[in-house]
Amino acid sequence: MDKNAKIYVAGHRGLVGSAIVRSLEAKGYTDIIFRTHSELDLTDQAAVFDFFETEKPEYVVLAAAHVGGINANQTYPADFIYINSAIQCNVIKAAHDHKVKKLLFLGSSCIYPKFAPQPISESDLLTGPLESTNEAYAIAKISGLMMCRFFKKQYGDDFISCMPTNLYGPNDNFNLETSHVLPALIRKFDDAKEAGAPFVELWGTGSPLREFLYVDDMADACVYLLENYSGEEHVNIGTGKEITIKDLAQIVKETVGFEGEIHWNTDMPDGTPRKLLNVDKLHNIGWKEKVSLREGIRLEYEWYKAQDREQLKV
Ligand code: GFB
Repeated sequence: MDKNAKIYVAGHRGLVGSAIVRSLEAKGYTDIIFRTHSELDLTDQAAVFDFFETEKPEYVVLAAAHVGGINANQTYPADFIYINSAIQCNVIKAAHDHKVKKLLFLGSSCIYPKFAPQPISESDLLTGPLESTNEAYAIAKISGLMMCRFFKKQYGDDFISCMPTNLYGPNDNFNLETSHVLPALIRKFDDAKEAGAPFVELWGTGSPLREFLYVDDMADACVYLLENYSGEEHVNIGTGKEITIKDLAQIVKETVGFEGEIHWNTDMPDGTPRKLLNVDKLHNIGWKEKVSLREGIRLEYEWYKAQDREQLKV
């Protein structure tokens, strides 16, 4: 990729998109373009087509998505399937029409069957029923990665996809109703410490296993794939390491310095029991993560403390 190429990062204010912009800039890319949600509604097909016609990006990173944790996914399935499907249909078709040189589509590890063999390989896609708490989001993301695959197959477009594991880091969502587990834990333990509360309440049983990747590592992997991968099949992005939610909670508790107890609210869902990615393909392409989970949690907590926390909570 030419360092002066015009690269459109869709979703540049989010957890992933903002990290991709940081990574592209750090690697010397000079012409990165983006639009805020109010400047360009990606569900509006005419607006998206106009934007591509005017700006003519050469590369596209599609990191814009309607995302959330287990509770948001379960409560608002219509929003998750509609908004994500609309965004990816519009951006992928516009990229094709305007002969974009390469597009990277970002999905999620929840695209795989609930009881997929572990660790989950790329080839396990569509081999069994999905986890019900995030079926709507998963169906949209499967459709997006298939769209990239079929545009490549039919037209030869260089459209690739990657499926990251659970991500965390700066610009995460700290709203307790809609967030993922890691920012929720950081906020809950931090609030409890400040308030001198005797316990925090976490969701589920604590027994599910999850894999976590620091978002700057994820962004680095995305740029690496843009520069080095043009295969038809999507690529898993993760660490290949997993941890129970209980052990994760212990690390966050220690990082924050909360000394009270943890209560588990088993009325809230656990979600899929295990979701560990097989990252052999990514390793074979030549990429591996740098930030350990403990270090990443420390970095996210430092970032959180430096923000206007009240604003982040809404
Ligand atoms: O991160 P999370 O919301 O989503 O939850 P998923 C992971 C696990 O943490 C679940 C538990 O077992 C939760 O029950 N957990 C414990 C909590 N306490 C909390 C809490 O306070 N907040 C939250 N949010 N969880 C999402 C999918 O699944 O993963 C999306 O819904 C997406 O589609 C994303 O794929 C990466 O890992 O279960």
